[in-house]
Amino acid sequence: MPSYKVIYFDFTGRAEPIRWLFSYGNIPFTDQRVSREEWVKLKPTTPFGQLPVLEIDGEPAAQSNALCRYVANLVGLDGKDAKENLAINQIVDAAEDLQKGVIEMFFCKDEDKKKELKAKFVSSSEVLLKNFDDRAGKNGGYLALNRLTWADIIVVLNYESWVNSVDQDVFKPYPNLQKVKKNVLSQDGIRNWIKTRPENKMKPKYDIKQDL
Ligand SMILES: N[C@@H](CCC(=O)N[C@@H](CS)C(=O)NCC(=O)O)C(=O)O
Repeated sequence: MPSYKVIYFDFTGRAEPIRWLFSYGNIPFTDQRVSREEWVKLKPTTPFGQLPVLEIDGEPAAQSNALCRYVANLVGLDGKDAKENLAINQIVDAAEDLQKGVIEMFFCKDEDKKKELKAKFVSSSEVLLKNFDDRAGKNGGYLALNRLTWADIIVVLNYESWVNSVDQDVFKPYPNLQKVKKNVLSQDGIRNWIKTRPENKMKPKYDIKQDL
């Protein structure tokens, strides 16, 4: 088996889905977390000047979604053909649209603008989560294809930051999304990763560990 090294900063962010996917498949990987000082030196050596980077036998690759697709393929959580991958990718991209709002809110320093962004997030999350809930209702508690895919992992992982952004359980009104969450959190490799992962330095109020 090749050796895998996930290089990122010391928090969950864009590396966490890659860590969950490796953990799901019980594939060993080195979880290298770099400080801001180390990053200054490392940046010019990375493929796109950003993290995460995944080293495969020492060969660096980047772009988190491409890396997730690669690892999902290794662990059997991608689609088996183009049509199945389309079903998965559209969920991932829709979730990312919502996640962009969270990131914008996180970095916003102006309190009024932050409130505005929060209201925008709440209204778009209601529309999207209802849509996701309907899909999960038709797919036996999964977002696509009637089985666990990396789309479920992305959405459940983002759930943690969505809850923290609005300080409420955003899946509460959606019984099928609660099933998706249960299905993801019942995977041994993922449970084990969440139980043993390094403490989140951002110290969010809600940590998905509480729901294991
Ligand atoms: N499209 C890239 C975005 C990567 C990205 O924005 N990385 C940030 C951390 S989340 C980063 O490396 N920031 C430090 C920098 O740009 O110097 C991906 O999905 O991997």
